[in-house]
Amino acid sequence: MRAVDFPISDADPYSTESMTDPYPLHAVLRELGPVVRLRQYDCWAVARYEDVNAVLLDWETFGSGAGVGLANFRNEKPWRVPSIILEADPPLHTRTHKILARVMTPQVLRDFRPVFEAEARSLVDALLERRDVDGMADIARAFPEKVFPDAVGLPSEGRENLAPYGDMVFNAVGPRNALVEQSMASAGTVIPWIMQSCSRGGLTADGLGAEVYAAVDAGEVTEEEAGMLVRSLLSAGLDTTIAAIGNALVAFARFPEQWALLRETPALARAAFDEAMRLESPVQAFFRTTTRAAELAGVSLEAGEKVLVFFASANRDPRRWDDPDTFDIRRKSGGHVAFGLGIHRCVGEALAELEGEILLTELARRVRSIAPAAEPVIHLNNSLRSFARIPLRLTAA
Ligand code: OVM
Repeated sequence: MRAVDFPISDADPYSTESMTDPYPLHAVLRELGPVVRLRQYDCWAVARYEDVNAVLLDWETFGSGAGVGLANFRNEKPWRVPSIILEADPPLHTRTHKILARVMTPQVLRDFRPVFEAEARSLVDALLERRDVDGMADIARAFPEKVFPDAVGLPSEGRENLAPYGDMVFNAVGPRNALVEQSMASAGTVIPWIMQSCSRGGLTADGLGAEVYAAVDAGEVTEEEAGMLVRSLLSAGLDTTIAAIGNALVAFARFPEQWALLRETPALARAAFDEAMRLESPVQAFFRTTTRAAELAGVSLEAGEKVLVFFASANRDPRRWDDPDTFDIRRKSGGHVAFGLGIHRCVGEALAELEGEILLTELARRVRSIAPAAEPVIHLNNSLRSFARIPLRLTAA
């Protein structure tokens, strides 16, 4: 018997209402206590900054090898062959992480800067001829959908499969609800294209994908493992960045004085992108699984239990942030956990930041105002917060 010294909540983070506006639910969970039992999902939840940090840093107790979704891979068949970096613990994770980390070092990424800058310039050229735009299709999707597959070294044919695959991957982190079913509807064409794109032959010789395969030639991973690591790039590298850019546009549309500030000082672009990540975190929450019995903030957890870790809630915890619901590009948003924390912290962070910084810089230089033309329309996903449409009216500088 478990001592009943913890709050139990009927809150449903996967209801349409909570996914549309998750912040009231986060506040409720934070107020209930450091560790809350979610009755509907038979799992624990942490929503305060301090406890989110504690769980993420203790990978030995809060493992990823049983999956970072609600499904426990020890008792349930995973929907796909598990990722060898995300859904893995040391020592496997240590070996695979090293390779992707090396492939995306700042030195490697330096070469992408002029390429991304040229792409941002031509994107803004086209935007300013239109004025009435959809911030999602015309900005947040258009930019990463060009620069990211180019950077990986994918062929130009079939790239439309990438975003639907990301939608599946991030829905699969949640419960098996209608969203999973809907996004899986295209699995029959999307998954074969993705898997084929992960093989050495499908990649250009000069991209990040080829760099991953260089680790095979160096004897660090098998050919099969290299393919799995390219799959990780394709799983995690596009939808996340698209969501982050879209969410940043929504933040600027809601806080026009912050756009004015960025226009005054475009060098704040990277800080602004980070602050948008804090305020509207693309990855809302992932799970961990206890590898052993443990005590967390005074609550006793058994081995093999799922813990839902709310990154997005930690990023708005008033115990940690002043005016957490305010978008303030001058604040010190370092310490946000939108990229995660600890050994599983996003390995593509520098690439995401480069994309966000370059795009926001170019927009800030050339667009006087980005005014909402209508309310943004949410795109529902079990773990990614993003929009389907962001109607905007742009004014040229
Ligand atoms: C992967 C991966 C990595 C990070 C996030 C993600 C759930 C997937 O390795 O496939 O999305």
